[in-house]
Amino acid sequence: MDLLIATTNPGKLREIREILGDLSVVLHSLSEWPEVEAPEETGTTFVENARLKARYYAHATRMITVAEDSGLEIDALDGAPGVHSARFGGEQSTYPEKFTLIYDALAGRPDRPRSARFVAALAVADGDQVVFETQGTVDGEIAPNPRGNSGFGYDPIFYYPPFGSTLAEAGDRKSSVSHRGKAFRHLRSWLSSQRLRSSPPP
Ligand code: ITT
Repeated sequence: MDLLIATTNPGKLREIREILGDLSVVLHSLSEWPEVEAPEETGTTFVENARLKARYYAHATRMITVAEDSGLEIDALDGAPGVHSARFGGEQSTYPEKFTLIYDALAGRPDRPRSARFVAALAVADGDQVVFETQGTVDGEIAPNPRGNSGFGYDPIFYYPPFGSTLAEAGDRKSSVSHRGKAFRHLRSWLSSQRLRSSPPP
C-alpha cells in the first residue's frame, strides 16, 4: 500500500515517519508534488481541518492521504492559540516571538492556571471519503520559561510533569507520550488491520 503523508511541516513529518517507518507501507511526502499548493485551513476545529487537508491532498494527488491538524490549547487563554497555533502572531512570526506573546498574555492573567494541552486530529482520505480518523492529546503546563532544543514549534514552553521537563528537553521520549504519537499509533494499528483483512485466504 502507498500512503501520502500530507504535511508541509518538517517537524511533523520527521515524527510521523518515525512512528510509521517500520510498517510495510510505502510512505510518500508532499515533496513529490511540488506543484500542489497548501489549502486554506478554514475549519474551526482540529477535526474539520484534518478532514479538509486529507480530502484536498487526496484529490490533488490521487493518493490515499493522511493529514493531521494539531495545536496548543492554553486554558488561561481560553484555548488559544488552538487551531491558529501555526500562524499565531502572524504568518512570519518566529517561535520566540510567539512565546513572548503567550507569556505577555499569561502575565495579564496571573490568577489563572497554567494548564495546557497539545491536540492532534488525524484523517485518512481515499478520494472524497474519509476512511479513518482519530485524535490524540497530551496534557501539561506552560513552563515558566522556554527550555530545550529538541522537537519543534511550542515544545520548549510545554512542560510535561511526568518527565519533569519540557517536550523540547524530552528528545526521543516525546513520541511515546505526545498527541501525535498517540494518534499515529492508532493509525498504525488500523493500517495493520487493513492489511490483514485484505490478505487472500491461506
Ligand atoms: P500542515 O498543515 O502542512 O501539516 P502546519 O504546521 O501548518 O503544517 P497545523 O495547521 O496543524 O500544521 O498547525 C500545527 C501547529 O501547532 C504547528 O505548526 C505548531 O505550531 C503547533 N504544534 C503542533 N504539534 C506540535 C508539537 O508536537 N510540538 C510543538 N508544536 C506543535
